[in-house]
Amino acid sequence: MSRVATNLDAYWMPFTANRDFKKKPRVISGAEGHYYTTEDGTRLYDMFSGLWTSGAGHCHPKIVDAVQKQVAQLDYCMTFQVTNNKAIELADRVTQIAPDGIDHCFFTNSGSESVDTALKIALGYHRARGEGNRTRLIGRERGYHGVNFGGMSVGGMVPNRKAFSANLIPGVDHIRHTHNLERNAFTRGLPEYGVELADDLERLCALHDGSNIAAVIVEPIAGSTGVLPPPVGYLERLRDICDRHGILLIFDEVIAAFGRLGTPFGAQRVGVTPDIITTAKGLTNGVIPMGAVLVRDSVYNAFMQGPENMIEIFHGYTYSGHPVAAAAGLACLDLYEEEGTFEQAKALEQQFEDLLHSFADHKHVIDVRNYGLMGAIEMAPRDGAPGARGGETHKKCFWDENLVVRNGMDTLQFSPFLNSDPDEMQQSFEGVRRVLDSIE
Ligand code: PXG
Repeated sequence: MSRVATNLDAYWMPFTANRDFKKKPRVISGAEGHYYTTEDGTRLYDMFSGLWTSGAGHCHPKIVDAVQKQVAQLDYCMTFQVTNNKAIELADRVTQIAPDGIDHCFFTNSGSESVDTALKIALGYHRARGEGNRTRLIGRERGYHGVNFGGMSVGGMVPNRKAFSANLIPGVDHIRHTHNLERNAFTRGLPEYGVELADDLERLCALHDGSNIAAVIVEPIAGSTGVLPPPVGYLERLRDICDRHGILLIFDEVIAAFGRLGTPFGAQRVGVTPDIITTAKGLTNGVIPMGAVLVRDSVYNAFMQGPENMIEIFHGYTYSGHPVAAAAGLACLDLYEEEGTFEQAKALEQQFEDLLHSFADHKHVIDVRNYGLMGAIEMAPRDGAPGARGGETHKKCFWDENLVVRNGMDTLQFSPFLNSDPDEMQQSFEGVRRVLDSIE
């Protein structure tokens, strides 16, 4: 029975309390559609669709088929100096559904790599245009941009930075986050208050001089920190300030892209077009690791200068544009279109919002937030034990209700499948309620 696995000693788990986990491991051995299975045959409903990754459901037959065919036809080929047809096709297809003017695509293997790639592209862009003084990078408090040095430095989640504080990359600053429990708690969708927080970017432009700033990176809707939708008008104002100072705006859409907000890209839903978009996760439905950085023509063209025999950007990964990952990506784009996955996601939003907000009156709950198919229920921490209530909820959901629920400290995060079944969604939240009712 692999819900109680044997020797886990060798296995150092990421972002997990290893010692606590190993006392009673939660191990998955299979998946189909909206359910995981364990070795003893238990089925668990996945309320986080992987890790925001698997919006179309697990083991989707169209993706499985495409991957199986591709791995037997071309398992790998380098994409430095030669390339493969699947990478070419995927870049073309992804840019076709991207916001207007975003026409070029650089492949990576993860969100973290997409972010570090985007930051390097921003720096290279300004240098190529003779503005090499623009080296400063601006992130936002509570932002999550992965765990590599660049992304960690522009990120704003304190526990992720704390142990590495002296080694964060230099020349980074942060604007304030937008979370405001006093004014915005229990808002459905975008909060009304907080547009003026975008002006914090003006403050940093005044402090550092805007002419020294290369780029600002934000998640259009912050995910990992506990789902913080942007205040009404906030992203428009950030865009405006960036334009006035010649700063590139990067949207980190590792979560928001590929239907999570009911549109191909989050930018299209929020109605603001950045200069660079980072993606991963839904690009392949999580099946094969892959990320992509999408850029405006003007950014790409700035690099396409100088002798034509010279490499324009000294950057790339062994697995950039991996043919099997690209085949998975192409199958995803096909099925998103054929099955109307993004439209399905949009149609589920109201039910999802209502289900989440039905927790507003619960004694443990201090806020509920949602936008698109991203949602969070924030609970009050127990006295002297922050995170305990959230951790217990996760475990009880798993063992007592056969539900996989993600918690970040005392905030429960929900990432329903883009093609969720309304009855299953309803029943799963009933399970969460039973757990919240049962814990201290
Ligand atoms: N940017 C954003 C906006 C992300 O959400 C990354 C970058 C990094 O991606 P990789 O593929 O390198 O992990 C992410 C990842 C959570 C959670 O609990 C979210 C992520 C990772 C871990 C936990 O919401 N997103």
